[in-house]
Amino acid sequence: MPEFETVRVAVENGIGRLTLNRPDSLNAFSEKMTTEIQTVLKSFSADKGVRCVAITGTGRAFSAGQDLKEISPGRSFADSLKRRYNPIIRQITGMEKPVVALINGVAAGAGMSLALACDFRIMSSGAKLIQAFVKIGLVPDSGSSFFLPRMVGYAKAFEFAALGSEVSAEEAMRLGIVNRVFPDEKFADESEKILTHFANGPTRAYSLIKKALKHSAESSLEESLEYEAYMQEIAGRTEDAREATKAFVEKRPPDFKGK
Ligand code: T3D
Repeated sequence: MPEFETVRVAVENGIGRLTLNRPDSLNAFSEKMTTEIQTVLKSFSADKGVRCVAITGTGRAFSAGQDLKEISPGRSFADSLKRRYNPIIRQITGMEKPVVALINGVAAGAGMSLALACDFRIMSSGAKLIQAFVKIGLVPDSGSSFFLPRMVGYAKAFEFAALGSEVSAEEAMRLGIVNRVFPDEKFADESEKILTHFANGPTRAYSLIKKALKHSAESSLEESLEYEAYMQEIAGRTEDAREATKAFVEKRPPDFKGK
């Protein structure tokens, strides 16, 4: 793995860790950072030793979204999204392993979008989510307009997007935007347990779960039933499924290898 300027990267115990590392600007996405994120996610995707990906931020923020100091007059917003952000969102949703957002602090604009694209969100009790786009006259991007109404319904999605209001961890949990909230002092330890669980789980089943749930968004019940049968045929033939069935009969915990 090459050296990076704007992110920190580590792979240990099956967990690929990507830490956004521009704390002075609340981990705002610079051009360099989005390039580096793409490189890291590509590497995690190809690395069989990575069975779970964790994305978090250094300091008091997850990410404050696009670096506003890098927006120059005349620059194309569409080009920036298509070239920099959209590939990241596709990399996360297409990653054949769980991607967990550890929302350690504020996640605003595209920082919130990136968190919404992940499969599992763990939020620190003091953190907040902000659809900050509207405050600078922009609209939700990087997947927010897709993910948010599916998570919370049109009314709340419109409220958050149009008012740019802060969503507390408590409200995010109540609305089902995040999966877990932990007090700030327990955030690291409790998150670690969840990452370890995913890193030791049936990786191929996780990947097929992602595919099936994504597929359902655009399918009828009939199509979903067919697709489930197809996915299950693949899952049922994995080493992990065989091992888990055997473990059940032998009354012991399964030893998943991610195969
Ligand atoms: O073309 C395209 O690429 C389009 C893509 C758009 C995607 C987007 O993400 S648009 C939305 C961009 N993000 C925002 O509008 C959020 C801007 N930031 C804030 O509203 C606030 O900073 C926060 C609510 C996130 C946090 O507020 P607070 O009071 O805790 O911190 P602060 O004092 O505002 O910020 C601390 C420092 O971070 C400060 O730097 P300084 O003055 O100490 O040197 C501030 O300038 C810097 N900072 C915060 N956000 C950004 C940033 N620097 C650059 N870009 C930022 N987005």
